[in-house]
Amino acid sequence: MDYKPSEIEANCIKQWEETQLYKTDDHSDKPTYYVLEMFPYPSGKLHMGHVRNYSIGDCVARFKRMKGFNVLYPMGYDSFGLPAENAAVQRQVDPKEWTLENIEVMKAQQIQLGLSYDWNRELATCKEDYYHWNQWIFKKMVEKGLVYRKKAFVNWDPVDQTVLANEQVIDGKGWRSGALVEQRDIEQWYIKITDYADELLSGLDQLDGWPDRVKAMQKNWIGRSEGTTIQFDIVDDQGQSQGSVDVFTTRPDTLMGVTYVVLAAEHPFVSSMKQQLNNSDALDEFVKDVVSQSTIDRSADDAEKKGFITGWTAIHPVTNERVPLVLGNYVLMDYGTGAVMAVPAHDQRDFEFAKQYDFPIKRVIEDAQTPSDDPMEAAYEGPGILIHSDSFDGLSNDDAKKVITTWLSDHDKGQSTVTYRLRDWLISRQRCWGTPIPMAFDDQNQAVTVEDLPVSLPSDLVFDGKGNPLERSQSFKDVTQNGTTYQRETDTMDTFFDSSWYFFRYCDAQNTQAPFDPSLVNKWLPVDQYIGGIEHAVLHLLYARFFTKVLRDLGMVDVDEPFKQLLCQGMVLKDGAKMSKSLGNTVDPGSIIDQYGADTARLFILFGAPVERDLEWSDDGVDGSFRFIKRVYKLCSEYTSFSLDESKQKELTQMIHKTVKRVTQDVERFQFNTAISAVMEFVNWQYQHGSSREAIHVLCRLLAPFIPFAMESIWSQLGET
Ligand code: ANZ
Repeated sequence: MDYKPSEIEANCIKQWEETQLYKTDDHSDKPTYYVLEMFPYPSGKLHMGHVRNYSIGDCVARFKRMKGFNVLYPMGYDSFGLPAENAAVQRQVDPKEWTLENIEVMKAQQIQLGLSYDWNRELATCKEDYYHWNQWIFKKMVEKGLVYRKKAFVNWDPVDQTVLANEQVIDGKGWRSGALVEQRDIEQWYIKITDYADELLSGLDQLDGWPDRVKAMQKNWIGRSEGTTIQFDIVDDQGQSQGSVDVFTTRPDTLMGVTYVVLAAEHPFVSSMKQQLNNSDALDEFVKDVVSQSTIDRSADDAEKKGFITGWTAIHPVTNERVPLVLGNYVLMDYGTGAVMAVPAHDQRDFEFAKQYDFPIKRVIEDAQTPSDDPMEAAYEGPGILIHSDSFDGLSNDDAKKVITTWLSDHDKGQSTVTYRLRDWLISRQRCWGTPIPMAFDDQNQAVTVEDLPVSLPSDLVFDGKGNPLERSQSFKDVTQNGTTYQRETDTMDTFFDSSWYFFRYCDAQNTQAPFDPSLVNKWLPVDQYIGGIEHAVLHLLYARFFTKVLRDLGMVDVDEPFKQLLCQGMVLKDGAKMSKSLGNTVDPGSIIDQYGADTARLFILFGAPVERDLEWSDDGVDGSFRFIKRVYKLCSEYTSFSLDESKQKELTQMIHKTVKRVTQDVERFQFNTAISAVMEFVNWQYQHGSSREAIHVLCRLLAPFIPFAMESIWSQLGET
């Protein structure tokens, strides 16, 4: 019998669908196993990266089912976001229609690939039955005091009249309009993820099933830093006291080397100072210049240092010496206190700034390598013994950190503090293809939560590329509750909100009364195996962990961490570069399926490289996979003619058992490529020495997770169901 993939695959798809073979039973008493892939953005068609991601997940799902688990393996679509809005503007198509059509195309391809999802749980974040619960959760967060409104600077494109993400600003200009981007101070909604900073950090320790590099990236992102807050009294140019400024430092041991104090341009002290300065225009000019620079540009080590000398001074808390108070572009407002005590001898950025503005450089930590009175070529940032530090001389700098902090707190001039790099989560987007934020404003601009959910997106929006269409929809904006008319918030939620809890919704995707039934979520969670790209190592995974902890504190779930094991698959490359539309080196999964069948695509992808490594596309490799499946198919269909020599029976039995063991162990460890090699050896052996009904049964089951269509077809030829 010839191997005819298109026929075999079409038959299986029909049968699997008719018998609802992969529908998950919530009430089975088998042990549960939840395998999940990061859901895709429906942009049109699947690319090879998707195929790789899903081939891995499907292989695991099938393997675990065969091992006796009740497997939850769902799929959905992360379907709000900018591309749909752009399509609406460029092609005058409705973003919803555009999105739903894309979903249909992708879903059809996923079915073609033989992915064994339970489609009864399918969800799309752009559908009201999903985003309704985004709004519901948001309101719970408001009740819990986790939401607030604050003014913040954003990138504003004056032509497109919209806020831009940092990545959408190219050389200071809007990526689409080319207009010079302005910094605007607008009120936006924030979620207090920082309330959970400590737990998000300590929780990483329990995640033994996560790659170390992902944990390290999260740790850096949270950026816990132990240091000291130190108070510097400020004196103006007339010698009058002007209050004080707190600085945050991780190096209190260098306190005696401070030669000036620097404030961020946005520091609140600056605006009060401005009213008293003679050269306030120059100050304004400086502030404007600095805030138009991106944070990344300001904080890069090699960034040009810019300063503004105020003429005021700060009083050193120990010596009472007066040091200049300046503004500097390298100090950021949103870290620590937005003010820094500068120690040019021991901090490179301060060193460069001091050179430029001719501030003294005072060495207070002895560098064992260089004599202490040589002029410095660069800051010395290493450890050492304190010098030129009066009564602190002779201490090691580690001890000095404690001694100096204690001295400061005894004198009411400072205390030890912990600060984080993690910022609260700004969720407002001036976009219409997203979840409406369920808030409204009275005529005093006081915000209230909207009572009736869902707040639905209107269907009469005009897409002309100017600003947020929701702003111009009066039917959307007006809302009356308790006899008062309010104006709805027209900003929508960051789409990361949508993807922060979808894995809970899969457990109870059809629920119309609540986001999910806690008992179902508690049955399935945590996800046993999550699979996705490393590009989500920080934001998505951090937000999902945060949501889990919030929902736990709301009494809705009883897990601390959502994802027990995490696998980040490598990229798919062609000619050494990542397959991408922009490089024009993509291979369309559809054409591979048409030519060889889905089983070949899956086998090539799983065999071609270890899952965490990059996979180099190879036409020969695809061909080789196809030939192997043909060879297996022939062996299985004609095994009776591969007669086994009596004397080889025992060897075959051993071969069967060894292969089962190797494949099982390798699949458990995600070593699909070596699992497949083991099967190849097994097949070769049978071609050489003969086969048996038992060997074919085993072979068929061992390969079923990898090439499910071909093996299903063999299985039924063997008379099995
Ligand atoms: C004095 C000092 C002396 C510092 C020295 C370093 C070396 P991490 O470790 O990342 O937490 N800093 C504090 N707030 C800042 C801000 N808003 N913008 C820019 N820089 C800021 O970094 C803490 C150090 O970064 C602090 O310690 C401060 O400089 C600077 F020899 O204070 B240090």
